[in-house]
Amino acid sequence: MLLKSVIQSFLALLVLTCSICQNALAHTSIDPPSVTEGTQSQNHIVINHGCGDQAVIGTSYVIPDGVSSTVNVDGNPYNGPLSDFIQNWGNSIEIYQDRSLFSEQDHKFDDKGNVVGFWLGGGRSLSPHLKGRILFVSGAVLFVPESCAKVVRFVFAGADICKITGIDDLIAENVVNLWTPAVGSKFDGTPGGHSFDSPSVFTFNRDLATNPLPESCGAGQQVTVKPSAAQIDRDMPVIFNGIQVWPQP
Ligand SMILES: [Cu+2]
Repeated sequence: MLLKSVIQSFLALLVLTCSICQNALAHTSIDPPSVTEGTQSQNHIVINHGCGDQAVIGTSYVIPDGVSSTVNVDGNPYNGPLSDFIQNWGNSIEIYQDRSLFSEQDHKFDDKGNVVGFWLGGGRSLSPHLKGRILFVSGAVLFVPESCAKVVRFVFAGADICKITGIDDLIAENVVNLWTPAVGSKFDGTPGGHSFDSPSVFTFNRDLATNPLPESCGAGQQVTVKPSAAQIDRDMPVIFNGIQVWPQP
Protein backbone atom coordinates (compact mmCIF):
# COMPACT_ATOMS: atom_id res chain seq x y z
CA MET A 1 0.00 0.00 0.00
CA LEU A 2 2.77 2.40 0.97
CA LEU A 3 4.79 1.37 -2.06
CA LYS A 4 1.80 2.00 -4.30
CA SER A 5 1.33 5.54 -2.99
CA VAL A 6 5.04 6.23 -3.33
CA ILE A 7 4.87 5.09 -6.93
CA GLN A 8 1.75 7.17 -7.49
CA SER A 9 3.31 10.33 -6.15
CA PHE A 10 6.46 9.64 -8.12
CA LEU A 11 4.41 9.29 -11.30
CA ALA A 12 2.50 12.48 -10.49
CA LEU A 13 5.79 14.28 -9.97
CA LEU A 14 7.08 12.90 -13.26
CA VAL A 15 4.02 14.16 -15.13
CA LEU A 16 4.30 17.56 -13.47
CA THR A 17 8.03 17.85 -14.15
CA CYS A 18 7.54 16.78 -17.71
CA SER A 19 4.88 19.35 -18.42
CA ILE A 20 7.19 22.05 -17.07
CA CYS A 21 10.09 20.72 -19.08
CA GLN A 22 8.05 20.64 -22.26
CA ASN A 23 7.04 24.24 -21.74
CA ALA A 24 10.63 25.24 -21.21
CA LEU A 25 11.68 23.35 -24.31
CA ALA A 26 9.06 24.77 -26.65
CA HIS A 27 10.99 26.70 -29.24
CA THR A 28 10.34 29.96 -30.94
CA SER A 29 7.96 29.12 -33.76
CA ILE A 30 5.33 30.47 -36.15
CA ASP A 31 1.62 30.43 -35.34
CA PRO A 32 -0.39 29.58 -37.31
CA PRO A 33 2.47 27.74 -39.01
CA SER A 34 0.93 27.39 -42.44
CA VAL A 35 -1.23 29.30 -44.91
CA THR A 36 -2.94 28.60 -48.22
CA GLU A 37 -1.53 30.07 -51.42
CA GLY A 38 -3.28 33.07 -52.90
CA THR A 39 -4.44 34.56 -49.62
CA GLN A 40 -2.99 37.36 -47.59
CA SER A 41 -2.43 36.09 -44.11
CA GLN A 42 -1.55 37.23 -40.60
CA ASN A 43 0.74 35.06 -38.53
CA HIS A 44 2.97 35.44 -35.51
CA ILE A 45 6.50 34.64 -34.58
CA VAL A 46 6.03 33.28 -31.06
CA ILE A 47 9.00 33.70 -28.74
CA ASN A 48 8.51 30.89 -26.27
CA HIS A 49 11.29 31.46 -23.77
CA GLY A 50 14.23 33.63 -22.84
CA CYS A 51 17.88 32.59 -22.60
CA GLY A 52 17.79 30.64 -19.35
CA ASP A 53 16.74 33.27 -16.82
CA GLN A 54 17.70 36.15 -19.11
CA ALA A 55 15.04 38.34 -20.74
CA VAL A 56 14.85 38.70 -24.52
CA ILE A 57 15.86 42.26 -25.42
CA GLY A 58 15.49 41.95 -29.16
CA THR A 59 14.97 39.61 -32.05
CA SER A 60 16.29 39.46 -35.59
CA TYR A 61 14.95 37.56 -38.62
CA VAL A 62 16.16 36.59 -42.08
CA ILE A 63 13.65 35.44 -44.70
CA PRO A 64 15.00 33.34 -47.59
CA ASP A 65 15.48 35.71 -50.54
CA GLY A 66 14.54 32.94 -52.98
CA VAL A 67 17.56 33.84 -55.13
CA SER A 68 20.59 32.59 -53.23
CA SER A 69 18.42 30.16 -51.25
CA THR A 70 18.81 26.41 -51.39
CA VAL A 71 15.82 24.47 -52.67
CA ASN A 72 15.07 20.87 -51.75
CA VAL A 73 12.40 18.72 -53.36
CA ASP A 74 11.23 15.71 -51.38
CA GLY A 75 14.49 15.92 -49.45
CA ASN A 76 16.77 16.05 -52.49
CA PRO A 77 18.77 19.10 -53.62
CA TYR A 78 17.16 20.92 -56.54
CA ASN A 79 19.35 22.91 -58.87
CA GLY A 80 16.70 25.02 -60.60
CA PRO A 81 15.27 28.29 -59.31
CA LEU A 82 12.49 28.69 -56.74
CA SER A 83 10.43 30.29 -59.53
CA ASP A 84 9.91 26.77 -60.89
CA PHE A 85 7.50 26.32 -57.96
CA ILE A 86 6.47 29.77 -56.69
CA GLN A 87 5.52 32.60 -59.04
CA ASN A 88 6.03 35.62 -56.85
CA TRP A 89 8.32 35.10 -53.85
CA GLY A 90 10.13 38.21 -52.65
CA ASN A 91 8.90 41.10 -50.55
CA SER A 92 6.36 38.59 -49.26
CA ILE A 93 6.69 39.05 -45.51
CA GLU A 94 6.29 42.31 -43.61
CA ILE A 95 5.86 43.24 -39.96
CA TYR A 96 3.52 45.76 -38.42
CA GLN A 97 4.78 48.56 -36.27
CA ASP A 98 3.93 47.58 -32.71
CA ARG A 99 5.76 48.82 -29.63
CA SER A 100 4.14 46.47 -27.13
CA LEU A 101 7.21 44.22 -26.86
CA PHE A 102 10.08 46.33 -28.15
CA SER A 103 10.42 50.05 -28.77
CA GLU A 104 12.30 49.90 -32.10
CA GLN A 105 11.76 47.82 -35.20
CA ASP A 106 12.39 47.85 -38.90
CA HIS A 107 12.49 45.79 -42.03
CA LYS A 108 15.77 44.72 -43.59
CA PHE A 109 16.18 45.33 -47.30
CA ASP A 110 18.29 43.92 -50.08
CA ASP A 111 19.95 46.25 -52.59
CA LYS A 112 16.78 46.26 -54.71
CA GLY A 113 14.62 47.40 -51.79
CA ASN A 114 12.98 44.02 -51.18
CA VAL A 115 12.22 43.09 -47.57
CA VAL A 116 14.53 40.21 -46.62
CA GLY A 117 14.03 40.24 -42.87
CA PHE A 118 13.18 42.34 -39.86
CA TRP A 119 14.35 43.11 -36.38
CA LEU A 120 12.84 44.43 -33.15
CA GLY A 121 14.59 45.57 -30.02
CA GLY A 122 14.93 48.03 -27.21
CA GLY A 123 12.39 49.17 -24.68
CA ARG A 124 11.26 47.06 -21.78
CA SER A 125 12.32 43.58 -22.96
CA LEU A 126 10.38 40.31 -22.78
CA SER A 127 10.26 38.49 -19.47
CA PRO A 128 12.16 35.17 -19.76
CA HIS A 129 9.19 33.14 -18.53
CA LEU A 130 6.52 34.79 -20.70
CA LYS A 131 5.76 34.32 -24.36
CA GLY A 132 5.96 37.12 -26.90
CA ARG A 133 4.20 37.47 -30.25
CA ILE A 134 5.33 39.38 -33.30
CA LEU A 135 2.64 39.83 -35.90
CA PHE A 136 3.63 39.65 -39.55
CA VAL A 137 1.66 39.68 -42.76
CA SER A 138 2.39 37.48 -45.73
CA GLY A 139 1.39 38.50 -49.22
CA ALA A 140 -0.66 36.26 -51.49
CA VAL A 141 1.94 33.77 -52.69
CA LEU A 142 1.10 31.80 -55.85
CA PHE A 143 2.21 28.31 -56.88
CA VAL A 144 3.27 27.70 -60.49
CA PRO A 145 0.30 25.79 -61.97
CA GLU A 146 2.50 23.47 -64.05
CA SER A 147 4.68 22.56 -61.07
CA CYS A 148 4.15 19.51 -58.88
CA ALA A 149 4.69 21.48 -55.67
CA LYS A 150 1.99 20.70 -53.13
CA VAL A 151 3.67 22.21 -50.08
CA VAL A 152 6.44 24.80 -49.97
CA ARG A 153 8.19 25.34 -46.64
CA PHE A 154 10.20 28.50 -46.08
CA VAL A 155 12.79 28.13 -43.36
CA PHE A 156 13.39 31.40 -41.53
CA ALA A 157 16.58 32.20 -39.65
CA GLY A 158 15.99 33.96 -36.35
CA ALA A 159 17.76 35.02 -33.21
CA ASP A 160 16.25 35.92 -29.85
CA ILE A 161 18.86 38.18 -28.30
CA CYS A 162 19.27 38.37 -24.53
CA LYS A 163 22.64 40.07 -24.32
CA ILE A 164 24.47 42.15 -26.91
CA THR A 165 27.86 40.68 -27.69
CA GLY A 166 30.27 40.30 -30.55
CA ILE A 167 29.88 37.40 -32.96
CA ASP A 168 32.44 35.23 -31.13
CA ASP A 169 30.42 35.30 -27.91
CA LEU A 170 27.09 34.25 -29.38
CA ILE A 171 27.74 30.70 -28.21
CA ALA A 172 28.26 31.77 -24.58
CA GLU A 173 25.55 30.70 -22.18
CA ASN A 174 22.29 32.70 -21.94
CA VAL A 175 23.38 35.24 -24.56
CA VAL A 176 21.13 34.39 -27.51
CA ASN A 177 18.80 31.70 -28.80
CA LEU A 178 19.69 31.10 -32.44
CA TRP A 179 16.77 29.68 -34.43
CA THR A 180 18.78 29.22 -37.57
CA PRO A 181 19.08 26.37 -40.04
CA ALA A 182 22.57 24.88 -39.82
CA VAL A 183 23.74 25.95 -43.26
CA GLY A 184 27.28 26.98 -42.36
CA SER A 185 26.65 30.63 -41.50
CA LYS A 186 28.30 32.51 -38.64
CA PHE A 187 24.96 32.16 -36.83
CA ASP A 188 24.75 28.35 -36.85
CA GLY A 189 25.35 28.03 -33.10
CA THR A 190 26.72 24.93 -31.43
CA PRO A 191 25.84 21.37 -32.50
CA GLY A 192 23.88 19.73 -29.69
CA GLY A 193 22.83 23.08 -28.25
CA HIS A 194 19.23 23.65 -27.20
CA SER A 195 18.24 25.55 -30.32
CA PHE A 196 20.73 24.07 -32.80
CA ASP A 197 19.25 23.66 -36.28
CA SER A 198 15.72 24.32 -34.95
CA PRO A 199 14.53 27.15 -37.16
CA SER A 200 10.96 28.41 -37.51
CA VAL A 201 9.30 27.18 -40.67
CA PHE A 202 6.54 29.01 -42.56
CA THR A 203 4.56 26.70 -44.82
CA PHE A 204 2.47 27.46 -47.88
CA ASN A 205 -0.07 24.88 -49.01
CA ARG A 206 -1.17 24.73 -52.61
CA ASP A 207 -4.84 25.56 -53.12
CA LEU A 208 -5.74 22.26 -54.71
CA ALA A 209 -9.29 23.41 -55.49
CA THR A 210 -8.31 26.40 -57.65
CA ASN A 211 -4.83 25.26 -58.67
CA PRO A 212 -4.98 21.46 -58.92
CA LEU A 213 -1.84 19.40 -59.39
CA PRO A 214 -1.20 18.28 -62.96
CA GLU A 215 -2.25 14.64 -63.24
CA SER A 216 1.31 13.49 -63.93
CA CYS A 217 2.40 14.76 -60.52
CA GLY A 218 0.92 11.94 -58.48
CA ALA A 219 0.83 12.91 -54.82
CA GLY A 220 2.80 16.11 -55.43
CA GLN A 221 6.12 17.39 -54.13
CA GLN A 222 7.27 18.85 -50.82
CA VAL A 223 9.59 21.77 -51.43
CA THR A 224 11.83 23.27 -48.73
CA VAL A 225 13.56 26.62 -49.12
CA LYS A 226 16.43 27.62 -46.83
CA PRO A 227 18.36 30.88 -46.74
CA SER A 228 21.96 30.57 -47.85
CA ALA A 229 24.83 30.98 -45.39
CA ALA A 230 25.87 34.10 -47.30
CA GLN A 231 22.41 35.62 -46.93
CA ILE A 232 22.23 34.87 -43.22
CA ASP A 233 25.67 36.38 -42.67
CA ARG A 234 24.63 39.47 -44.63
CA ASP A 235 21.09 39.95 -43.32
CA MET A 236 21.12 38.71 -39.71
CA PRO A 237 22.98 41.66 -38.13
CA VAL A 238 20.81 44.45 -36.74
CA ILE A 239 21.55 47.83 -38.30
CA PHE A 240 20.03 50.77 -36.42
CA ASN A 241 20.34 54.28 -37.88
CA GLY A 242 23.11 53.04 -40.16
CA ILE A 243 25.14 51.47 -37.37
CA GLN A 244 25.43 47.74 -36.68
CA VAL A 245 24.29 47.24 -33.09
CA TRP A 246 24.15 43.43 -33.05
CA PRO A 247 26.35 41.52 -33.06
CA GLN A 248 28.77 44.17 -31.89
CA PRO A 249 31.20 44.77 -34.76
CU1 LIG B 1 13.34 26.05 -26.80
